[in-house]
Amino acid sequence: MIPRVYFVGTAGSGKSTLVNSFKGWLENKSYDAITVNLDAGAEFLPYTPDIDIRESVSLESVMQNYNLGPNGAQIVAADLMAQEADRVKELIDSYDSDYVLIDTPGQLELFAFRGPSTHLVSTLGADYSAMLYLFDSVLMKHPDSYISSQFLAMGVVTRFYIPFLGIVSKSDTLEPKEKEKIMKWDRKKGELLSDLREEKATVNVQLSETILESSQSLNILGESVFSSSESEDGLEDIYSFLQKIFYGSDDLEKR
Ligand SMILES: Nc1nc2c(ncn2[C@@H]2O[C@H](COP(=O)(O)OP(=O)(O)O)[C@@H](O)[C@H]2O)c(=O)[nH]1
Ligand SMILES: [Mg+2]
Repeated sequence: MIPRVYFVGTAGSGKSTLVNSFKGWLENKSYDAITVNLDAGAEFLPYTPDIDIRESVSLESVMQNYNLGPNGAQIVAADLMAQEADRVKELIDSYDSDYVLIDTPGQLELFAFRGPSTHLVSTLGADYSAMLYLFDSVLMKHPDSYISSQFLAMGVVTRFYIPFLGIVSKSDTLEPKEKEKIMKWDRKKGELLSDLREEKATVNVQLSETILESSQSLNILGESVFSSSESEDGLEDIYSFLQKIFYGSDDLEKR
């Protein structure tokens, strides 16, 4: 089975752009990757998907057929998308490729928190899947928004039992000092709590401390990779993570 790699994250975190840049990066290393678009509402994609959900589920037709506005239609479209799981699997299996890069709906909740999506992941083959979870750099600069991003990611991780890599995306937009600070919080979680306490001392801080402490002892999120689709920073680290999971080595050479 070809490894399935899901790109997940909040709207605008850079999923579609990373699918495109990572595919290009893999191809430069002589790996093949096919791309699957599961975002029925995508108006523009930076790549031409090999498999495109919009061919069977389009937001326009859902709006018309169900008499819905764009938000309601997005939800119905996400559920209809999951009903296509068997067909998508058949299509994927008709390719011979090293990786399948799967772009998910713009809005995180449409994919991450709806039952049909877990059905889709298991139909496509959960045992041969991994998730790249994009943390938008913009939301990582302050202790409180950093922590809410972490909580959101934990909610997603606990819904899918597949290997997970956190990615701080669009890292080229960070000042060196900002990057350093986020990296410090990522690597030494105790520093995050002390910076948070310095900013405020409220019940919320106590709550955050308790949740973070248990997540750290379980090491739910692990260490993140900083990536940029502009400079290609971090793409090799993403590749090494996937190689280790699926091929048991982080060897850069093609098998
Ligand atoms: N500077 C910079 N901009 C990025 C990067 N990745 C994505 N973007 C921009 O962020 C916006 C949202 O990206 P997109 O891939 O559509 O996000 P998605 O909603 O998660 O699929 C677009 O304007 C992209 O050009 C990056 O690595 N660096
Ligand atoms: Mg997108």
